[in-house]
This record gives sequence, structure tokens and C-alpha cells, in this order.
Amino acid sequence: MTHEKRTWWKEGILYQIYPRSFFDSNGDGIGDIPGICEKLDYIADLGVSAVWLSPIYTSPQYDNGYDVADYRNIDPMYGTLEEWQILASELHSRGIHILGDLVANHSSHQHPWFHQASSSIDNKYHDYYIWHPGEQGRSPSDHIGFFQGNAWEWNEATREYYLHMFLKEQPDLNWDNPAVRKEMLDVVKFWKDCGIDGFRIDVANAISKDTSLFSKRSKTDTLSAFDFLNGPRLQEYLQELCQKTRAYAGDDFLMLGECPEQYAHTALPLIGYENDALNLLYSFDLTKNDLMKSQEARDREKNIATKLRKYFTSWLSELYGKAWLTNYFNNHDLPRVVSKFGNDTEYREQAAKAFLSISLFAHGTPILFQGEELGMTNYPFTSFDDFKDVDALHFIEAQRAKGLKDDEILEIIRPNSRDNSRTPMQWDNSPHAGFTTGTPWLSVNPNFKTIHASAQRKDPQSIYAYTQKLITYRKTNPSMVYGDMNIHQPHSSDEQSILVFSRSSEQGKIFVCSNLSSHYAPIPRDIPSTGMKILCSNYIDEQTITSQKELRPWESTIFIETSR
Ligand code: TEU
Ligand code: CA
Repeated sequence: MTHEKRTWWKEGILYQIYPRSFFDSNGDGIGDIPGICEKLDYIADLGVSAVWLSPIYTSPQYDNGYDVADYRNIDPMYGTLEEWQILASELHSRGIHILGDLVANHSSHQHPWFHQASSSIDNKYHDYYIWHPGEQGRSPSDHIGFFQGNAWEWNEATREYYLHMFLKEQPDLNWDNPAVRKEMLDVVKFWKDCGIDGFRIDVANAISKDTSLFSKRSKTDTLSAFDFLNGPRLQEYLQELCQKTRAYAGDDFLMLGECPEQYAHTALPLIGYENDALNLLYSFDLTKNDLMKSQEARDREKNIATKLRKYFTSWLSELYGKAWLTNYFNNHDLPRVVSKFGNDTEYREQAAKAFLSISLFAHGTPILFQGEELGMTNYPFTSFDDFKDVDALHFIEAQRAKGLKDDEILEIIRPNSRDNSRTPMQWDNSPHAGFTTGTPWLSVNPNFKTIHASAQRKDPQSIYAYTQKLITYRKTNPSMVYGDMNIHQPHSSDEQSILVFSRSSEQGKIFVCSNLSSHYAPIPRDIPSTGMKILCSNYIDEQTITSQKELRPWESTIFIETSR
């Protein structure tokens, strides 16, 4: 066990709320801040240590709030600043931290900065964004944005293009301009003064860009806005932001960066303790957004146990003792894990619990996403009209232009669309799952009649109860947080689908053994045959693992070694 400085965010469990889909207090079909306030007992009972709210700031909502028009105010759709403050103090009185979402890489095109910047080259805000005159009437480079189409947009008033890695309604801020860096720091300070405890930083590794790419063309390859990630001054800008933040807000203030295209061997400069930049990051190494991948790549990843073994092995071997890791399977950009990597029919409960055993008992801070504690699943989309997300809508357009048939496109987006995780929380079995008395902005998953919080809160065997139990255990056993983690390698090909890891400390050794497949699998050889006590299992009979001949589909058992 390495010597780790103890902090709340290493020991805590983070819970992401997607406010739009959490709970609607006024019947307009959209979740809101007073709605979150009505569900505080639910959140507190679950036992999480912090909630992170996806953006609730003033926004024209082209990308559900990831396009901010005023960083210092709440969108009226979500409530008021006073209501945010009530929420913050209610959470604090329950010992729960509140985290915001800092959309630092780009603003909305409706932000006053962009109005000014795009009006004239001489405007003092002009240099807040990234401009280029283009080349002989064409956009400067051939990069395709995250949401399809060229990443540059023409601005007639100044007769130049501006860069947007995402929508054209999300112009990229120019972090090479010190005034922009100061603005973002001021935004952080503003929210600290309002009582916030930290931020998740949206595409944190996009803020520095290699300007030599701005005129790049390619006849053979498709250039993607991904190329702009991880620019040359990234570490410097994150250090500046985080160090100044800590100087103002204290060392406990959490800076968690969302960093797509970061890997075990590249992450140290951003999260290493010695580098004093971000505290934590989450990459999409494990769970990449699938709309961007080929069918072949998607199929290769079917064996989640193998994928997880690689993931944990590489992140731990590169970073153990030098930085702190995160564990997550779900967020608002990903399909639901039970559907994507698990089983959302016959073994849904077991699969949901197996993933929870892993994220809550592995080394690193767990980040849960609303509904994960209920085993919520993907949505059975049947037509393009069911989708609301710009990512899916633009993808449909782009694929049609390439000549793909509608049913082929539907096959791709149904399991992969971000809307899968954004469907409203399933509170009970009343209309619209009790989420709203109006018409929900995105349809509720029809399985709400059987999958909902109200039933699970009463059932000691439910996924909710299982989550609670694991959270309590983690919170009351620092050895679960700081103990070593050892990933066991399979001894034969039929052990491939089983993930076994152990956590050890002076307090003893804990094994987490999960069959991540829908078929029976052998008991792995590394499991001791005697001297263990079951802490919990996702099969209700809790048969001891060694009294069985085989592991059942999605069986996951956590046990403590009592003697050797
Ligand atoms: O996501 C950035 C990101 O890397 C993605 O997973 C993105 O959803 C995907 O690549 C689109 O194809 C962040 C936010 O989490 C996401 O919701 C926003 O849409 C995006 O940034 C822009 O702010
Ligand atoms: Ca509402």
C-alpha cells in the first residue's frame, strides 16, 4: 500500500445528476433545481459524497446546456441562483458536496463575448475566440467537428472563419489569450463564493490547440476535431487554472477533468500529484462513444472482462501511487452499461450489480450516473423521431449524405445514442414514471412499470439496496479506498469472461469475482477454497462460491478472506 494523502474525493463516491432528466417540479416536462431539492432524501439515503450537476447555466440549449451564454447565472428553465443556493446548503447540511460543470473550452454563440468578438476585428473581445481567414474561399482546414461537418464556420461581419470543435453554436474560446484564462478563473471564483465544492471540467484537454493544425488538409484521411485535443500548452493552462483555484478555494476544492483521448501512458502530466494540475480525470479509454467507431471495433469490445483487465492493469501500472484514478461506466454521453456491456433482459439485475461491484470496489473514485443505482437500461428506439440529441441528429444527416439506408443508420444509433442515458429518471410506476406531471422532453423508457426507485427503495434485494450497501462499506473501510489492487489473470480461455481482482491492506484481503457473461463459467483457480466470508453476492441465495461447480451468468461475489 502506498502512502496516500487522505482527501474526501478519494474516499467519496461521486453521483452525476443530469438535471434535465432528474425530477420536474413544475410540470413543464424538464427537470429542474427545485426538483433536485425534492429528491434530497433519495440522494442522501444512497450515501453518495458529492453530486455533480451537468450544466444548469443560462443557455440557448443547442447542446443541452453545454453551450453557455452566461456563466454566472442559472437558466430560468432550471430555476434561479437563489434556488441553486438552497440546493447547495441543503446538500451541505447532509454532508454532501456539490460540483458544477465548467464548460471552459467553448461558449454559446449567444454569449455576449461572442456577439462582441464576431462584430469586428477591432473589438476587444475578438481575440477571445479562434479566427482564421481561410484559404481561397475555403475553410482553413479539413477537420470534421465532433458533431459532423467542417469544424470552421464563416463569419460575414469580420470575413473570417471561427473554430468550433462541437456545434457551430459552440465557438471555441481562445485559451492562448490570457484574458480568457482569467475570465474562466473568475467564473470558478464566483461559484466558490456561492458555495460550490469543485468542478467537472468539460473537455478539459481541448483548451490548448496546436495552431499549426489550423491549415491542415488531407486528401486521403478524414481529419477530425479530435486532433485538436491535448495541445502543446495543455499542462501549463490546467496548472495555472487549478493552482490559482486552489490558492483561492483551498486544497479540498475538486478539479475533475473530462479528457477524451487520454490514456494510462499519457495522463500523468495532467493528474500526477507532482504536477499539481487536475486532481482527477476521466477518459473514454474504457467506454468510448460508439458513434465514432467502426462495427468491427464495436464487436471486438464485446468481451468486457478482457477490456477491464487491460484497463485496470494499464492505469494502475502507470499511475499507482503517483495519481488518483476514477471508475465509471455511465454518464450522459454513453449508452447504459447494462445494455452495452451487460444484459438488459434475463440477467439485468445481476449484470447491473456486477458492474456496481466493480466500480465501487476497485481502486479509484467511483462516479455513478443517475439511474445506474436502479439498473436503468437503453431505450428501445424505433424511429428517428425518438431522438433529441444533436449528436444523433447530425449523425443521421451525415450518414444519409454518405448513402447509408435509414434502417442501417437506426441500427447504429439505437444502441449507441447519448439519448439512451438521458431518458427521465424512473421514480415510480405512475404516468411518465413520476418524473413530470406534464409531457417529458424525452420519452420515459417503457420499462418504468417494473424498473423504478419506489419499488427498489422498499426491496432489500434491489439494485438500489445493493448500491447502498457497497457505498456504506466503501465509506466505512478506508482500506477499500487505499488498499492495493491486484488484477488476476485468467488461467485458461474459459476464464476469459471472469474478472477477478483483490484489494489488500493490513485489514485483510477482499476478492471481487465477477462472471461478465451470460453463460456459465468455471470457478477461477485463484479463488481460495476455504477461509472466506461472503460480503455480498448478486444472486439472492448467496451460495458460497466454492459450494458451486460453476459461476452462474453475471454472478458477482465479493468476499473477505478470513484466514489462510
Ligand atoms: O463531451 C465531450 C466528448 O468527448 C464526448 O463524449 C462527446 O459527447 C461525443 O464525442 C460526441 O460525439 C462533452 C460533454 O460531456 C458533452 O455532453 C458535450 O456535448 C460536449 O462535451 C460539448 O460540450
Ligand atoms: Ca421543470
